[in-house]
Amino acid sequence: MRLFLMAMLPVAAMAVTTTPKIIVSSKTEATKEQFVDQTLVLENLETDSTGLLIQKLATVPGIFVNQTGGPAAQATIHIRGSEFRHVLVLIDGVRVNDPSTTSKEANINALNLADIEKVEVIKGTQSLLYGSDAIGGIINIITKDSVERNSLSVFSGFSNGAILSHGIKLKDTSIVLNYQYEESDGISSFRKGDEKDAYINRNIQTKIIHNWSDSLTSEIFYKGNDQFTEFDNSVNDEEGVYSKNQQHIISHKLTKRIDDNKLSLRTSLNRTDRPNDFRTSETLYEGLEQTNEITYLVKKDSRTHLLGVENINEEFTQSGVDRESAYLNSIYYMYDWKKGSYFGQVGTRLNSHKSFGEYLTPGLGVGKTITDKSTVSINVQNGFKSPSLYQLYGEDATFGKVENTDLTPEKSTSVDLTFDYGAFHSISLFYTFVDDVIINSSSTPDNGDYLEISGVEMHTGFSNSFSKTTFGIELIHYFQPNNDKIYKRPNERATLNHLFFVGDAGELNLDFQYVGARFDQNFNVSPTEDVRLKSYELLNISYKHNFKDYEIIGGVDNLFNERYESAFNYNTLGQTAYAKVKYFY
Ligand SMILES: [Ca+2]
Ligand SMILES: [Ca+2]
Repeated sequence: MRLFLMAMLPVAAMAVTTTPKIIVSSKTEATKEQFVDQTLVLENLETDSTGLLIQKLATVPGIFVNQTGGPAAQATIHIRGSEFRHVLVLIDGVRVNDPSTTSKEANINALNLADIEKVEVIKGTQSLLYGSDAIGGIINIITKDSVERNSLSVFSGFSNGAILSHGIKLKDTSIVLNYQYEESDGISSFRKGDEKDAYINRNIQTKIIHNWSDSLTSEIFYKGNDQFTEFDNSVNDEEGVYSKNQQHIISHKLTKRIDDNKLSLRTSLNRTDRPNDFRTSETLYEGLEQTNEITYLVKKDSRTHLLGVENINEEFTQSGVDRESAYLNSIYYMYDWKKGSYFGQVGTRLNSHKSFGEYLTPGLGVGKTITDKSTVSINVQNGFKSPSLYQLYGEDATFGKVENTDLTPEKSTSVDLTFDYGAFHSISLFYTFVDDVIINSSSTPDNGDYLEISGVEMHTGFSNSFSKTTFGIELIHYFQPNNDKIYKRPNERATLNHLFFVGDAGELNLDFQYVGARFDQNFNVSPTEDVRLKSYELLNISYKHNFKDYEIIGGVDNLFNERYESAFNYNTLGQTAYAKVKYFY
């Protein structure tokens, strides 16, 4: 749920830390304590055998990651059992879901760790504030506004690479520059293969904050990502087959403060080129999304009014397919309040799509502080997702994908109820109904009947002066009326994180997860057969030590060398040791 609070914070693999000032989402300025949404904040992400964010997200309670191969292989991400396409990914509030992908999902396998201050995960439908695509929840990656200490990190493990982080401070201007390079020989994506599938990931990122006056600020953000990844199919090794992912995100946000109120104007551009070489054919996919947004935030005592207007323009083309476009305009209002022991958010959003017309996505969340340690909250939201331009117009001769302009948006209602006690304990019951759910099981996607996802997520833990332990469990049930199986997501998952403080400067981190059995499809037989993938357990261990001018991290991912399957016939990473040194200059 969404309510939230300190309760879940300590969960997770990444030494999650909590401060009461954490601001939930870039729009509301609500703090966690008054936000009726289950929010998880992840920090200290660099303990991992690669420089990729995806490996870290895979260990987080409530999030499940599926990959067709090693750490840089194509990945899907699911929040509380959601469809992967229902997860909206933002960087500093800028939408990075890619209009050139099959379902307008984000290319999460290409996201790296350079410059990340923290990651906020908001579980459950967020269409009131974020419109289309946010049915399952949000992953908001927040980058650093300034660099306290310049650093150069080098790392070696599954991949080898370096991260440079450099800050410049002038009188009215702060500049952050980041560069990351990473390469790996990889493992074979095909499970029984011996041809390794390599990857190279290059990334440059910069953020410039300039204060024109005491009340007027510009924030310019640029991220350029260039990833090269070799891959296989699920039948055999394929040599020299690769995909490239070249993404550019640029955004300018102008903020004017008027007393306690804030007016923001943001314009951003997100463009991706994805050249794919399938050996027999080369295909270029291109996606473009341009967003303009105005928000006005009025604060009065413990009440906040947020009014927003948003215009999103997207384009898609692939080799041999005409350039197609769509727009989505919306206007929304949210009221955020606190009265006595009650608090909450209420509002609505009117979305107007070029081809699909109007959709209203209201939301209502109410919380109550029961004692100074416990709160209870309930949240109800409607959401929707427009079909992607690829689903509508894309073509793929190999799989028999043809255009289907009869597709209609998926509409959702989600409800969650959360009880929190103290800093560690919480229980959430959640339910999501997705009407006209898009089914991808045939070559050309089509609207199905509906999908229900219900479940419970529980967390508990304890801490003392030398350690912190958190335990989480998720039980999820899926239902589709024609009894189609739900693939690639477990019904049960458990996570355990144990952090030991070693003196003032050391941290030993144990991170365990159990993933229950899942179904997948075997496409190598006709007709397609369902296969059941076995449950697995993963243990990652790492140690971090701070010295005056540098920091060292060493660890082993998959300590038990568990040989598990994420997707049928695809390989996963075995026991992998790594080391990182971060030098401050
Ligand atoms: Ca291979
Ligand atoms: Ca290959």
